[in-house]
Amino acid sequence: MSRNDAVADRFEEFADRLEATGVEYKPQSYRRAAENVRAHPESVESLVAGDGEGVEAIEGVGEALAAKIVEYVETGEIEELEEFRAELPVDMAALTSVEGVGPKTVGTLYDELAIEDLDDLETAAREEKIREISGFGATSEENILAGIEFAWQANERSLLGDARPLGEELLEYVAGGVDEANEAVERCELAGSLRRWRETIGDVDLLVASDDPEAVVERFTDWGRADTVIEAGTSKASLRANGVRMDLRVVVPEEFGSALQYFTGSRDHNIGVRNRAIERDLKVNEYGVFDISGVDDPDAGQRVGERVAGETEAGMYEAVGLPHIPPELREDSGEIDAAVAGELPDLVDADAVRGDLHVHTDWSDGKDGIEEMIAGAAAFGHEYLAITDHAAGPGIVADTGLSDDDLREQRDAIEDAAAAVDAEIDVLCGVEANIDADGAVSVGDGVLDKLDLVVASPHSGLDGDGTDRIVAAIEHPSVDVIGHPTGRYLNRRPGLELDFERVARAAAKHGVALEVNANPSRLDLSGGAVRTAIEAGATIAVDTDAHRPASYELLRYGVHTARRGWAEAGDVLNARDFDGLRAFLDNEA
Ligand code: DGT
Ligand code: CA
Ligand code: CA
Ligand code: ZN
Repeated sequence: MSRNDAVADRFEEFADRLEATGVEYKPQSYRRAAENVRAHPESVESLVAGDGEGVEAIEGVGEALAAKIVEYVETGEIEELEEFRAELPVDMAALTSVEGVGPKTVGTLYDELAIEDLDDLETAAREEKIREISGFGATSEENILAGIEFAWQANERSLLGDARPLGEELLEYVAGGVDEANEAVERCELAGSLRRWRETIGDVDLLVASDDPEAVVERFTDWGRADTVIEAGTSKASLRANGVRMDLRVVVPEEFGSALQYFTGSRDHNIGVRNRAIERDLKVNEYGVFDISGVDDPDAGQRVGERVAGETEAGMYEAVGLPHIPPELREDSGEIDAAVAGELPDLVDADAVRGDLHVHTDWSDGKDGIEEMIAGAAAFGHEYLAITDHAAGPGIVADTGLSDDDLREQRDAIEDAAAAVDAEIDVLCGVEANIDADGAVSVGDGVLDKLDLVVASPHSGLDGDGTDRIVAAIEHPSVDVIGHPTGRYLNRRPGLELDFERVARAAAKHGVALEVNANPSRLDLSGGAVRTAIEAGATIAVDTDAHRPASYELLRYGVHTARRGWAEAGDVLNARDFDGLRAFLDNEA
């Protein structure tokens, strides 16, 4: 997003907030200015930097607004807006995305019912509290409720890293917790995109096998973390927790496998399975696999013909002549053909990963010292670790990046720390260098030569095609790993556009690994890019980019993303033993 858009968004927020507090006229001038800033051909940065008439050249921008633009360009925020946000702590964008709710209504709802976000709004509407405010009635409350479902959908999909722990918590609660099994529950699994480990999640799907569905529904709707129960029936229910919709379905145990297969999706994968079944005179649906040879009207009902499978998912696939297909592959991208040919990959798993090659300490922007990060990696079970603090460069928070001198000094500190930590773990001295706009690497060659491992990553200027830039970094003789190759942030910025095939060919040629950054905000490379990279012969590295020891646990998100890209252990640099890793690093191509 350009700075002009960012300024315009803030002016629009000003207008909304002024309107919410009942200020007249002023909101219109903010909106007009926002429109003109957005459309202005020159960037606000260049207008602020230039010595001409500055930002006041933009129509509708007078002295007061100009000062705010300068403030934003120089500091990244506008003090007065921060104050407004503190005074009226509402999620203005989310609330006004509900049809019929404007800024003024947001102000009233906050004053009367302390409604701050969509969750609060939904709860208040369901509890019929809105109709009691003067100026509202039952009809406007019903309209708001109808609009909320749309607004949730229009809002962003949740990150896997947020939805997954929430889903696991729900699963454990419904199953009866750690110690005490819930007797009504025979089996219980997460399904849907969460089970496929998609990087973003529309809603969480929980499937339970039980002969007492009403007891299961009751336990589900009683979950202490639920903010609202959206609906509850005899074998189905939905709730919302932490802004995430969670759907429950209860089925009888003999249909659990078929339901799990169906509700895991993806939809297109299921269609592929069903088409294959039809060729074999079988009917496949969420209730089972049925032999319909000799059945007059196969469409007479859901359970027609003779049941041949349904209790287990493996049985479902077996009935249509396929091996079990791992959920991460079920995206209708050739997995059924591969299964038929006996060519499904033997996917990498978290146990195969032996070390982390991208980790920060408090020498740069990490939260803990070198010793803590080494001890944490050993405790996590790693056999080796590379410390790769940020080198100074564009996009790195001021004063956190290391100079060449700092890096020389840190080498000794890493060696001392490794000796001090009482654990069997090999520690490499590395750096995360910046890949500049022209593909240059932001650390002196004399320093790079002395390091065991060099991660190079893009941190700024993340617009447009970055293929030449990344390939240039790959060609640098000291670079070993390209960190978060696109620089994307899920739901926030798309990052560089890359021709992954070209990047991967270069990486393969020069013996450079491409990272799958396991941070759930990044997952960069994506599963799709991993697949392209591997097919072009590249090696990948699954790293956490941990800034504190607890983040070593994020590894699984990277591993499952690699699995979505059909990666086997042999494709993963840090699944090699330490000698194998050293051989890769020493091979200067
Ligand atoms: P999401 O929630 O948008 O992240 O994605 P999913 O895949 O979890 O989709 P969801 O929650 O709408 O439905 C769960 C699964 O149920 C989906 O992956 C496949 C199956 N499913 C749902 N609706 C249909 C349908 O109309 N046809 C077929 N074949 N499968 C469906
Ligand atoms: Ca779902
Ligand atoms: Ca769903
Ligand atoms: Zn990093």
